[in-house]
Amino acid sequence: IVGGTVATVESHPWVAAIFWRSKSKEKVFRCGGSLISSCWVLTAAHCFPDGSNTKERRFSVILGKNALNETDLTVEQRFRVEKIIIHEGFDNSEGSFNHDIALMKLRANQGKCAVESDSVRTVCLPPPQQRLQPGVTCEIAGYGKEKYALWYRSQYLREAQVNLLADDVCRHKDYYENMITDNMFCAGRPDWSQDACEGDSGGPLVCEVDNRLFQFGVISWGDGCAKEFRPGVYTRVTNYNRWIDEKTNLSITAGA
Ligand code: 4AZ
Repeated sequence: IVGGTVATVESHPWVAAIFWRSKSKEKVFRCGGSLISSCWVLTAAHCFPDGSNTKERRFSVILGKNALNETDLTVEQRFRVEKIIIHEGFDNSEGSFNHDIALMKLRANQGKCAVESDSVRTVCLPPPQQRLQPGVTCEIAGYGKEKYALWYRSQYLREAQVNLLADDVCRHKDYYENMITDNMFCAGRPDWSQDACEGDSGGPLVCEVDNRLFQFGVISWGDGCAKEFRPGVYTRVTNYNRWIDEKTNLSITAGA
């Protein structure tokens, strides 16, 4: 996160930290994610670069984490991963990042996955037809870089605010032109001071509707971070209610 502030996981209790075990058994932070039900985490497809060869056993998910390299077992909940589902339409071969969405099923411990606490709780998904006006302020959170040029990530969870951009603005030739599909939207600060950055991807963009927070975006990509005319690009979660329902057998569709 660029231009944001340190946040507590209690104010973003659905944030998940996804780790990957390297060949040398080192646990490497990979991506952010969000807890959408007790056993399911939503994240970005590009977090799994080798596509269908992704090995579940190499991944772990930690909920309730404030600092990446400090462990607080009194609040953290750790899980192995039972299943990784990458969107069938995700194709990064041309670097397009269309359908940049994936699900991880947590492996239950003694019949339970995530247990609700002050630091761990699920985020709501918006109903499929819910649209927000350009300009609406939403918040992002993650453990990613504080500046694009740095080589290291933030040690602490951070948060920032970004405003939704109209699609025609983001598709303007001064912005991203034809790179923005209907499955994406853009968000940024009018003064370009706050943005997601490398390491934040997979994490949630949440917006308030009628005094409730909903996850409208998955942090996906961008050209650099907090750069003029280069807003952050997010996966449009409302295009995937059916897909998420189908894969998880949850019922998160409006009216259900
Ligand atoms: C990344 O590499 C990334 N400024 C995520 C978000 C943005 C840029 C890069 C948006 O994960």
